[in-house]
Amino acid sequence: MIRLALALVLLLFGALTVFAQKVGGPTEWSRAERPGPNLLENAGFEAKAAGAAAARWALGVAPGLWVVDAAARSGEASLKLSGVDGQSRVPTAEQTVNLTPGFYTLEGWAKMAGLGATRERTGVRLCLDGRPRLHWWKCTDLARGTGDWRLLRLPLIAVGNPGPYRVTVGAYGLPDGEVWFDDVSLVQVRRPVLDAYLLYPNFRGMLFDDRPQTVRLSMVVADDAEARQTGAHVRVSLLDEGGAARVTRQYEGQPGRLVAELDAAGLPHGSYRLRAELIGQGGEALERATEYRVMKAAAKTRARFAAWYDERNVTYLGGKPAFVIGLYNTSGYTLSRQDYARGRDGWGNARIAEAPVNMLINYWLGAAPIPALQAYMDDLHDRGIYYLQTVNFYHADDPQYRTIQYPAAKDGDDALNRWVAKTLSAHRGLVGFYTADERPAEVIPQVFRQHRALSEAAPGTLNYAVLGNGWEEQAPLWRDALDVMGLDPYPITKPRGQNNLAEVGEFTRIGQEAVQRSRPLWIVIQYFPLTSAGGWPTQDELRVMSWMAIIEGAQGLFYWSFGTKGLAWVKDPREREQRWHDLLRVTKEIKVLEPVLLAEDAAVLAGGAGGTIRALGKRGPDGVRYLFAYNTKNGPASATWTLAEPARAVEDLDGAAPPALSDGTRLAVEFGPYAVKRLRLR
Ligand SMILES: [Ca+2]
Repeated sequence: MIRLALALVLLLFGALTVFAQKVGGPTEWSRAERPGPNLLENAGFEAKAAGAAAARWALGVAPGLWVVDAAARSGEASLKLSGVDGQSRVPTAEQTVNLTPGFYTLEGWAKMAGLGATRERTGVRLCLDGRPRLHWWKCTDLARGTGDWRLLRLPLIAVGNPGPYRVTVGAYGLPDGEVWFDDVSLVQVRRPVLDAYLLYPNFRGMLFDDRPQTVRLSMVVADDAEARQTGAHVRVSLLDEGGAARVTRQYEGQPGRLVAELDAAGLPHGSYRLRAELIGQGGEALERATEYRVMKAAAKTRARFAAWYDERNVTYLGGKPAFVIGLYNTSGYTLSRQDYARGRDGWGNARIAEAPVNMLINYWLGAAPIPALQAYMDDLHDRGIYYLQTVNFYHADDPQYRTIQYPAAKDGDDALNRWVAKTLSAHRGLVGFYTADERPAEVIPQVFRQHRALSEAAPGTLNYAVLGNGWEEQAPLWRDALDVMGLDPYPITKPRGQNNLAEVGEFTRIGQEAVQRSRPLWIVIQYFPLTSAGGWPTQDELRVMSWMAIIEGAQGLFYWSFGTKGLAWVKDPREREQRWHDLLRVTKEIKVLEPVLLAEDAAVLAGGAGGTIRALGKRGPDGVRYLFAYNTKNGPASATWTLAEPARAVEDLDGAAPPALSDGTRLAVEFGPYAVKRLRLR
């Protein structure tokens, strides 16, 4: 009897453990770590040089304004700058460093006296500057005013292009007052010695028993001298929650990338920890990578999920596979479905539903009353549109946090996120949360914590975060802080013919590399005038940008925006109708091909597209082959392709004359600048 009771207690305990862990995924935030040495010389300004204020530092346009001063933060010297307001050019002190691709943190200390006191948009800052070699530079925020030593810092700057860069310390604008600099540093922030990323199960670590059962872990063993170990090997194990290894595999520990594959087919349902370790010659664990929790679960677990995605990154909405066509909107809230349907001036949900939109973000409703959101989701869901709630300001240190009236906000941001996730996910029209929008890497740890809280409280949802505005190259650092990554290239800023439309493809590739093609990407497409010189995208540009993202593997597109800055700001009713018609046309063309886009990629071409052309091959459910391709260059291009299998006929889906087909296998295709071709082969 006692034994039975104990067994029941253990069973209950086991059930509770599983219950508490509704989803898997990374068990902790894996920050980039292992800062390298300071790459700057005389970083504390202690060394003097003959005829110069400070050794190693070049003092630019006005060397006389710089002096080594005894008011030091460290040692006995700092570098003082004053008298800038009388100048015509902005003075900087700089050093040149040669960098390899990677992430770098730039920081330095400044002490100020009346700096920029009478000149508002002036101050001092530190920059990493690729000019004139590259049109690229990154700077800390500006500092001005009066105060003791404070840190200026820009962490985790992504450097993609190897070569010389200037580190500059100095003024922005021409501030009055005085400033002292000390202890400047630029260090490379390297990944851990053993870096691991879960490729599959790709959706929140959920290993559903009707899907593939091979757990795949991508790893990189660092190749720098500090990391080098002779005779080491990598051990990867799935451990049960009691700590016993249930499946183990070993790999050689040489530097470089490897993918571990563990067969979990024989494991019972439950929670497992996926552990990767670098093991030394004596059997000791030298390094342990970030662990992931893998939850093996029955397929029926998904029955109540609003959304999830499969091993090919296809999103399921309400249980059905879908190519995501999303729209950003902004509006007020109401308790009336009719008001949502009609919208302001007739531009509400009823108009939106003319397009094959299946997902929507309303950027202004992040703190709306719950009943108003429920009415909104009622109306959207009846139109086949799933809703992503904006929670990108649900952090206690965000200035907007205090505008949130939900009672749970008083208990802190973690409680708030769990409460909102639980409350809103009770509605079948809630697909998930919009968690970040063009933010720098500093915020990743808090977005990661929020992602975990939302995921645990609402297991069958998706968290979507969008990177851009100069931060997109930090994408690899975000890979575990979200479910779906977005990037928002907005290439149309100049008159026609001068815009790099292929930026959409480039951003998509940045995203694909960041998540190693193991998570969905939903790319944000420019549907607004960013500058007056560029204006609105034309219908053809909308089509080209959308298909560039699709050809690079995006499985969703979001258009910014139906609301503010976008369609809602078009004053002329006829122009507004025309712009909306453009988006309807482009999204309907995509929707018609949804079954093809959801199918597996197919090797339609023997060999690649070649040259400047990028291509995506598909075989539709009816066996018909499709080729989608675009020209990455702003000039004409031609390609001659060999088909993997012969075709009888080629059709251009956009109504153009089809390319010449010879011998049934050779296809000669002409592309205009940045042109997209959509071909069907029979
Ligand atoms: Ca010093």
